[in-house]
Amino acid sequence: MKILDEIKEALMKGDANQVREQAAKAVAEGLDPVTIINDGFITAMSIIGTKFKNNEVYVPEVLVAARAMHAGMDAVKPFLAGDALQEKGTVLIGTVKGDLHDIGKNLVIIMLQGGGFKVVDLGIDVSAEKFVEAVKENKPDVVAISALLTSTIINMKGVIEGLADYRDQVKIIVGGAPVTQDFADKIGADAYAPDAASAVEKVRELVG
Ligand code: B1M
Repeated sequence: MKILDEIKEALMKGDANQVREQAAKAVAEGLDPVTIINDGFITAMSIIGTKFKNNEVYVPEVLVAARAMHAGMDAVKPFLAGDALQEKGTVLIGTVKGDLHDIGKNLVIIMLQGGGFKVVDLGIDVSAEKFVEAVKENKPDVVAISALLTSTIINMKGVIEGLADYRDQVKIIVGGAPVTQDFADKIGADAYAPDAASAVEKVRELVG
């Protein structure tokens, strides 16, 4: 679809205004916001990711692409949240200690909000202690933990151990590029999702 190609192209160039405008236009033309996210933003961002890996683009290009994606998200987010008149539960989410990656986490948030969940975002570099404190304060149905580095995924285990006394009240889902179902099982998570869309499905199952 032409408009999705234009969104992807603008995002990869890091043209935030163009991404915002094109995304708004796509929504106005009746394109499903989830399609814009999955086939526009996520596809373009994964191309940027591959180019970054292959040293075809460098950190500044990645950062401007991420900023453009956030601009596009701002344009489509109200239309996702529009479905969410009744909250289906509360999800507490954060990126683990030592990890500053938040693009994937933010996509998960947007998709969860679109799916009708209230989301409490703890941000990045979140310690196990902070997760536990936030569980006490917010009483979520689900804790969602994101990590993008092979060196930080082990910190998910610390969060899960810290929440030992709350496991009858809260379910735990983990995800992020280096996380696998096998790893999730080993650290005792209740669920694993490979992407933002399946995270919403899994959270729905968890809140039952
Ligand atoms: Co970083 N980085 N980075 N980086 N970065 C990766 C992850 C890397 C794979 C790049 C590479 O070398 N090929 C590599 C990790 C290698 C490894 O550990 N195996 C890496 C590295 C090494 C680093 C630094 C160490 C680089 C350095 O400084 N030498 C450094 C670490 C900083 C730190 O965290 N302490 C670093 C820094 C950065 C930037 C700041 C420049 C920037 C982050 C900006 C930001 O997030 N605000 C950045 C970026 C953008 C990337 C890449 C290019 C893209 C990540 C991304 O946003 N992808 C990435 C390379 C790549 O992915 N190919 C890379 C798009 C996003 C939509 O996908 O986050 O996977 P993703 O999220 C998906 C799923 O994973 C899933 O859903 C999302 C959408 O479908 N998901 C969940 C995510 N969380 C979930 C939670 C769930 C469920 C699903 O439930 C709870």
